[in-house]
Amino acid sequence: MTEAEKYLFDVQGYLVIKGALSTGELAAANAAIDHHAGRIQIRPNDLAHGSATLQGRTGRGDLGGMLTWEKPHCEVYRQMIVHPRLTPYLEELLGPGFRLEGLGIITMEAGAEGFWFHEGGTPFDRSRFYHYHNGRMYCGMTNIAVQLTDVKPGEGGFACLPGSHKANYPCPGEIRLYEAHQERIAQIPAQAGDAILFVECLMHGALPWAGDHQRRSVILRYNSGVVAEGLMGAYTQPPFYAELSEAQQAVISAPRYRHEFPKNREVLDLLAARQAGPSPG
Ligand SMILES: O=C(O)CCC(=O)C(=O)O
Repeated sequence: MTEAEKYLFDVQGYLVIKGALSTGELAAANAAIDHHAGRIQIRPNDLAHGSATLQGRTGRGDLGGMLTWEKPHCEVYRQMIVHPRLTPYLEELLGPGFRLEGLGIITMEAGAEGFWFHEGGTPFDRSRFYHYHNGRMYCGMTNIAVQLTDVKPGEGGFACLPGSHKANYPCPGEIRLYEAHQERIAQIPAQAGDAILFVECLMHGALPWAGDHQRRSVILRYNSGVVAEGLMGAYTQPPFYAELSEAQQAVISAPRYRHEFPKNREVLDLLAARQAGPSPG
């Protein structure tokens, strides 16, 4: 993560990673959706939460299960969970050993409703936070939304209130419903293959879809390796686990603690210095 990217992420709570997917990966991801289009579930038209400005003619579409799809269609999604263009950002924000909490595809047809603006830093949530300490950023749940189709200015889709991950006051309901101060909400244009990295505690949602083409966004949700929001009972490996690379297995493994920094470095340095004895002269 470059110094400019760190600055922008710290200030805004999100970042657009240009060209995260190669042309081949983008084509494969879209072909896999085309193949499974019959499984897209159109949601009840209720994500606007009654907002006059977010309502639409239809619900958005949800599609899941990509890691279990038959080959070759699962492959590009398995690669996406530990993608070389994306992992450096996750390691910076979540530390080594970060975990995937879940993934899904959002689709929107022209006229699909928006999603009310949720999260936003207040009240403080132990698994969804943003914190700066000892010269670096620490995040709770952190998401990557890989865009599989273009999103032009004014077309709608993912939107957020930049900086709201650091909010201290509760967000007024009219702002969450996009009925007041709309000019402060940023719709994020992107090209197919770009990825929007954002910390979950950024207040975010979606504007109704005004594009002529289908919106497609793959949302990947991560957290630090010690956190599991959804684990109930014992962790069991999914049936396709053995087919994954070591790095892919690691990201969907049970939560566990890892030393992120050398433990007791100061004491070890002191002991080493004593062992070396007094310096000659
Ligand atoms: O990209 C979108 O449609 C909004 C996604 C969202 O709000 C969420 O994943 O929590």
